[in-house]
This record gives sequence, C-alpha cells and structure tokens, in this order.
Amino acid sequence: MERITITIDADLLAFIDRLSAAKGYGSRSEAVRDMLREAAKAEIGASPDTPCVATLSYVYDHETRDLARRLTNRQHDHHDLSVATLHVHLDRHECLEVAVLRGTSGDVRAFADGVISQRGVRHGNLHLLPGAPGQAHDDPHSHDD
Ligand code: NI
Repeated sequence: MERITITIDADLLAFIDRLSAAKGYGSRSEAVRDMLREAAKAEIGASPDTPCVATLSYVYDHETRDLARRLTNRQHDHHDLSVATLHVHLDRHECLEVAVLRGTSGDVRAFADGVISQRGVRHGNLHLLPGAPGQAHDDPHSHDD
C-alpha cells in the first residue's frame, strides 16, 4: 500500500463521510478505494482488448423449446471463456444460472449478449471486473484485502 495526500473541498468530504456511514466502510480510505475500483471497472469498457473476469447471471425457462441445450452448446463453443457455471432450479419451470467468464472484455460481452438475447432468457446481467486472464490472483500485490 502507498499513502497519498489529496486535497478536496468540504462538500466532497461530506459526501465521502455520508457514503462511508451508509455503506458501513471502516475508513474513508476504503470508501475512496472502492470508488476508484468502480472507475477502473468503467475503464474495462473503453477497449475490447482489456482482460477481465466477469459474472453473467440470467433466468430462463428450461421448458422453452431447445433453450437449455442451446445455452449449454454455446458454453461448450466458448469453453475458453467459460470458467464455471452455477445452476439453480428456482421452481418447476425456471432456472437461474451464474456463469463465471474470463477473457477480453470484447469476447466476454459478445458471449453475454448472445446468451441474454435468446428468447426465453430473462433478467440477464453482466458484471465485468478488471483482471488478467490466467493470472488473476497470482500476484500477491494485486490482492490487498
Ligand atoms: Ni434447472
């Protein structure tokens, strides 16, 4: 960890303190670090070549004709992106899947769009995180908490 000193106006400082209290941060530093991490996530969108890890979640009706098979085939076709998938049978008809993906943000987005746009897939959500493919946690200095 490096220590930096920043100068901000009273309004912004009050905002940081309100956010810290509302979200339960233990310190201003952790609140500000999380804001910067949010900014880093926005950066992922800037270039399709940015390495990332991602979670893709969606609900689908497994009785929709051929949908379950097509979704599985899609994951096999992109086995290089698909790290793992959690499947939950929500009720008699609906399934929730959470797929962990790793690759460039362009490839991950294209895969997610292809799943979310399928007829019968609902509540699709892609959450991208910065991370280098194949070395997400190998560097101890990249994981400070
Ligand atoms: Ni199911």
